[in-house]
Amino acid sequence: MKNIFSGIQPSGDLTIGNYFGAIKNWIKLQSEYNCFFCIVDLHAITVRQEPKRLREKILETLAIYIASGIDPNKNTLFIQSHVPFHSELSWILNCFTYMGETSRMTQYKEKSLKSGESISVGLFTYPILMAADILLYNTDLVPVGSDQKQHLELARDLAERFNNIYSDTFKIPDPYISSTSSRIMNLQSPDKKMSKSDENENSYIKILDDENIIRKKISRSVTDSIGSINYSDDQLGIKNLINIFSSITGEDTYDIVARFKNKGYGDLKNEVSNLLIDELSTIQKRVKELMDNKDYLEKIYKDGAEKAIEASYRMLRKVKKKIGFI
Ligand code: ATP
Ligand code: LTN
Repeated sequence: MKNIFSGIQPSGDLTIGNYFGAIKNWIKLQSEYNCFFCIVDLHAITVRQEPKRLREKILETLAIYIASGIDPNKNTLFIQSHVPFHSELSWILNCFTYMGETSRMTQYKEKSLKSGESISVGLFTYPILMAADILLYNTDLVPVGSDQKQHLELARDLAERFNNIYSDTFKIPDPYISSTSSRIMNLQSPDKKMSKSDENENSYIKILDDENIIRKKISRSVTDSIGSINYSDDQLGIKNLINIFSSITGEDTYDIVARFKNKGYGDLKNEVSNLLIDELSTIQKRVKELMDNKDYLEKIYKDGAEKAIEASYRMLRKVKKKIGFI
């Protein structure tokens, strides 16, 4: 069986961007692949996190994975900081990465604009840690949103560079990016991606938002003054709602446009809210139950760490040997 690796940062409340862009694809792929789904807490501390909240968000992220339908018996679910090899391989790969490669990363450029002078070096080297995550597990496929494409290219380049210097070591991973859900947009500025760390709460929908909040946020989402429903880059807000619709029902975007032919924006918003509430409410109930059963979650992440260590220690040993470490 081929391997999958993917992860989400427990840096806040998971959004429907994380759900449609990542988790839903994981669920689709889990029966055909040997999957490692990680909670990337080491990545989350590239920006300041409050310890109590971080602890809570790590567990909540695990609960969301399981509640969404990822089977902990079939897949390896684990917490990144429980497997020290990630940090260790990350240092080694740091020494094979050029300054120019990391400076070019869009996510770094965007986040550094926000942080100004106090930007951490971790935010700069973040994609190298991500490459280490992926390359440790002989990963074939990495299901992510389209914002991660550039990071994945770096992982491929580093793997190829290392292989060329020392002989075949790493597998070259491929991205898996779906068409309609790869970039769920910000509800207030539909030209930007929806992000859990946005300061405007109305710009995103959390997986755990309740019914009233979902309706309110969707009804206030920014549209345009054109007045008819089309799937077009001139109507980014509407296009985003159609993409969300399609991510839930699996319907083609053309069919959705046809369905709303003589209807207004209010109708589309109402239908998208209904679909979202329906999709998320079962997950929310299960997350609540799981968060009340911390012993169960602990068992999952401990077993997961054991399996992840077992699956990755050989790769690090091989890398160290090839480099010339004793
Ligand atoms: P942060 O705001 O803290 O940087 P984020 O919300 O962008 O976080 P990540 O943890 O960086 O989320 O992303 C986890 C996964 O979710 C990645 O595969 C990423 O591509 C995907 N993802 C995040 N936001 C979106 C989005 N708006 N649309 C589609 N996929 C997304
Ligand atoms: N950088 C990713 C999260 C992440 C990841 C990974 C995704 C860290 N390591 C390995 C896929 C594979 C992000 O979404 N910001």
